[in-house]
This record gives sequence, C-alpha cells and structure tokens, in this order.
Amino acid sequence: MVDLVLVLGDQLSPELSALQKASKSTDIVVMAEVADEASYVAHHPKKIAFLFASMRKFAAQLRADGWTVDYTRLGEGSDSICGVLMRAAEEYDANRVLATEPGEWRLIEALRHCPVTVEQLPDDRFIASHKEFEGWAEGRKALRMEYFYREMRRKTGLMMDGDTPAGGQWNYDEDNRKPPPEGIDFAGPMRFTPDETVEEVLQLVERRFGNSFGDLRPFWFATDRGQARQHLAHWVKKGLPDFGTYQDAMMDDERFMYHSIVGLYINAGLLNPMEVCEAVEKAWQDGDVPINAAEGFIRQIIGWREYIRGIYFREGPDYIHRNGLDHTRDLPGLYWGDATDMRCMSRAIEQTKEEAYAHHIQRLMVTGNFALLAGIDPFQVHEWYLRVYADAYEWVEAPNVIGMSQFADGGIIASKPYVSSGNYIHKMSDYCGSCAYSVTKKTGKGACPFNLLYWHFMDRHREKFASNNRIGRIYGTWDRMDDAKKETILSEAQAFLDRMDAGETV
Ligand code: FAD
Ligand code: DLZ
Ligand code: SF4
Repeated sequence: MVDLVLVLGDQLSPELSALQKASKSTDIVVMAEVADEASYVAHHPKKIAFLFASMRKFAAQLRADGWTVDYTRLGEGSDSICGVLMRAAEEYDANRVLATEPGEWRLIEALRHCPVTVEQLPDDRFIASHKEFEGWAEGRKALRMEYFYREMRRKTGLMMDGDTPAGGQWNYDEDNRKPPPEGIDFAGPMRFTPDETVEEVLQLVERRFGNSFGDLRPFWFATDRGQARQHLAHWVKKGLPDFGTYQDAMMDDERFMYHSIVGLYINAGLLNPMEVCEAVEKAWQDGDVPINAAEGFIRQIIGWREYIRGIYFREGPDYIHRNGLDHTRDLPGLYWGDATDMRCMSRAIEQTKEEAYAHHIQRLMVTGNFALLAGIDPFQVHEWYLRVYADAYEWVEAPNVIGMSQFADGGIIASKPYVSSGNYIHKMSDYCGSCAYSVTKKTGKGACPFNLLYWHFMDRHREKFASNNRIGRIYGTWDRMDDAKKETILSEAQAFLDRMDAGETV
C-alpha cells in the first residue's frame, strides 16, 4: 500500500518525522505551492520567494536521494493542501497521508477535516514535545521562561558541566544589552546571488504577489541547506563574538547589528536548532567567543524559541483573538510605509519593507511598543507581524505579538507590559539624534510621541497595573506631577492619536 508523505513549506528537513516513518522505495512525497498558504495573509514577497525557491530545491534534493516526489507548482493544481492530497491519493491509489504536525492550528484543523486520512506525527525537530512542555507547565502559577530554559539546558547538555551550568551561572545577561557602539565591524548576513531556480521563482512572485507590501529585490536569502550552513558558519565566526553585548542595541545605519539572521532558516527547516546551538557551543569551547555571547544565543533558541512554541500549543486556537487590554484602534498607515516623523518607527518599518527583517528589539521596543502604547487592536498587530517578516509562522509569531509584545494574553508570557517612553529608545539606539521629535521634550511642540503616549497608556490602564509589582511603582511618579502637567500630557497624547487616526503624518 502506498502512503503519501506531506512536506510543507516550513518542513524542509531530511530528518522530518513524516519522512522518517515513510518508505523511500514505495511512498510518494507530496509538496505543493498553493494559493491558500500563499495568501491566508498577504505575506511579504521575499518570504514567499524564499519558501517557494527552498521548496523546489528541497524537492530536487529528495529526488536525488532516491525519493519519488509529486511537486505541484503554484497555479498548476488545487488551491489548498487538502485538495492536492485528495488528487494525489486518487492518482497513486493511496489511502493514508503521513504528515508532520503543522505549526498552525488553522492547518492542523484543515488536515483533520480533509477527506483523506492524515496521520499527524509530532514535529520532533523541536527539543521539547508538547507533553514535556505540558508537564513542565502543569501546576505552576507563573510560566517563566528562565526556569523552562534550565530544563532545556539539562535535557540537551548544552554548555553543561554535568548537572551544573558551564561557568557556574545559568545566565550571563549582566554582560549583555550594552548601548550601541560607535561603529560595528560585522558586515551582516551572507548574501546569495539568485541562481536559475531562484530567478524563476522571483519572476513568478513578481507576477502573482508583486502588489503586496515589501520589496522582492534585491533577493539575497539562502535557499538550501548548504547555503544556510555557509551563512551560519560565517556568522559564528564574525558576528557571534559581539552578539550578546549588543543584542539589544539599535543603529540607524546598521540593520542587522550582530544578529544571526538564522530564524528564517531554522523555522523553514533548512537548519536544525540543535546543529545551530552545537556550532555556537563549539566556538565557545574553542575559545573563539565569550561565554555571555554563547550562552545568550543558546538561550534564545532552546529557551525562548521552545517556550514560545509551548505556549502557542498550550493556549489553543483562540489565543490569536485575545485582547486583555481591550485595545481597538486600527493599525495606522505608517505601518505600511506612510510617512512618519518618528525616526525609530520609519527606520524599523523601512527595513522591514526592504529586508523582511527587523531584529528583536526593533520588533519589541519600537513597532511593538508603539502599537501597545497607542492601543492598537492586537489582532491587527498580529496580522501585520505575520505578514511582514520572513521568519513569521503563527506558532512563533503569535505568542511573541499577542503575549510578549501586546500583553493581550493577560500576562501569561510577560510579567509586565513592554512599554517605554522615548528614553529607552534613546539609550539603546542612535535614532533620536536624527529625529524630527525631541526625546528630551516631555510636552509641547516636538515632544517625542513615546513620552506622551507612555503616560496615556499608564493612566488609562491604572486599574490593571497599579498593583503590578514590576511596574506599579511608576504611578508614584505620575501622582507627583501636578494636575496641569498631567492634563497637558494626556491632551497632547490624545491630539497625537487623533491626528494619526485622521491619516495625518505624525
Ligand atoms: P537572533 O537575534 O540572532 O536570535 C537567535 C534566534 O533565537 C532567532 O533566530 C530565533 O530562532 C530565536 N529567538 C530569539 N528570540 C526569540 C523569541 N522571542 N521567540 C522565538 N524565537 C526566538 N521570531 C520568529 O522566528 N518569527 C516571528 O514571526 C517572530 N515575531 C516576533 C514578533 C515580535 C513582536 C517579537 C518581539 C519577536 C518576534 N520574534 C519572532 C522573535 C525574534 O524577534 C526573532 O526570532 C529574531 O528577531 C529573528 O532574528 P535573528 O534570526 O537574527 O535572531
Ligand atoms: C508560508 C507558506 C507559504 C507562503 N506557502 C506555502 C505553500 O505554498 N505550500 C506549503 O506547503 N506551505 C507554504 N507555507 C508554509 C505554511 O503556511 C506553513 O506550513 C503553515 O503556516 C504552518 O506553519
Ligand atoms: Fe523615536 Fe522619540 Fe527618539 Fe524620535 S525622539 S527616534 S520618536 S524615541
């Protein structure tokens, strides 16, 4: 009996559980570019091109390895994954599909309801299974990442001396998070010139998705495992040593800083998270990188990445609709590139449009912070992040946006809302120096909007946050201001929001 083996666009890994369970000699691998996946949100064209090119190359690799692959190009078959499976089941007389569980409830449900029988196997490219995460979370009052991370260190043995963490500490963040340096000596991610396969896909994406937000060209992403590994080795050597130190810094003319830009490759399956961590651990063991860089990076992958996924699957399909702070403002046009005088916002959004990339602090403390302060509907914020980043899939994007960034899950992920006035951005970046607003002005003409909106947010959510032990004390500062000053701040913040809602340049 023939089985079909479904390989989705973000499952491009030879070690995929569905491939492991299948028989190379009798089973048929099914891969498909389908309109439903390419348009359930209007993805950035670079993301679609990256996935389609990587899918085509992965299919070629599977064939070279002896698999039979049924590959459907966009527009040449059904619009949905289930439709493609139904056609293939009939064509090959198969009555079962082996699949690895998709990273989205939407697609998990679609496969469950597909008329063909689909066996969904665990995605064991992750370090923690759903059961393990559940076991860890069970009975805890607060699900703090740091404790989960320690479990993952023990499980993987990464940077461990027996039962104790290498160097004696679990976390070296006191050496990280420095403000931006004068200049940086890393030229950024490795760039790959499009080959024939990539060029063909670029032309297809230009025709079909050319009107979506985002620049398709220049296209420089790796699109196969070999290239992704080259990129990783380059970054480990040149970027990793300063990764930790400047992890939170932002610079006006440095889009990538010392970040790894491996998220899109790991999430699509071109790199395995453990191989990435092992490369980093080895660089540290060889004495090439400091412990704060290696530990800080490994924590992002085996800590944050795994924890975030655990939350997505634990919280269920309704998570993306949560709105714990009742925010209802529409996402303003500046997120789609409309002019804004806020330098930090315009630079973060401009690079998002051109590169389908912004680093963590730009996502959290610039675009995310602004959306939260301005009270934008978290579902619209979620859709924006899902659309614009090349590494975005719901399992990882939604908890970061709904939970960490917008505090819309009521505090499952974050113990306090990630909000700040302009002061944080000023400390951690050089944006403010070339901004039309003044970060030191709290009110009046030219006052930084983050300064105004910060108090507007704190004031309107006083009931929720006054007793929060991490942020509640801030109300003391607010209460010490005289009433006239408070009134000025709130009315100027409201005037700013009104101008923004009216579509004026702010
Ligand atoms: P680096 O800064 O070099 O970090 C290394 C790796 O650690 C990342 O590639 C990623 O695999 C992992 N990592 C670090 N932080 C996180 C985190 N919070 N959650 C999950 N993995 C993490 N990450 C995504 O992969 N997809 C998303 O759609 C996404 N959306 C985000 C939205 C918001 C509002 C925020 C605050 C964060 C989001 N993140 C997302 C997490 C993080 O910002 C990105 O993983 C990171 O910026 C990717 O760039 P990089 O590969 O250069 O990562
Ligand atoms: C994101 C994406 C896109 C743009 N296109 C496809 C596609 O045509 N075929 C496919 O198999 N997968 C695609 N994907 C990835 C899926 O959307 C992804 O598997 C789910 O969102 C679950 O993470
Ligand atoms: Fe952003 Fe305010 Fe600084 Fe301008 S002054 S860059 S708006 S933080």
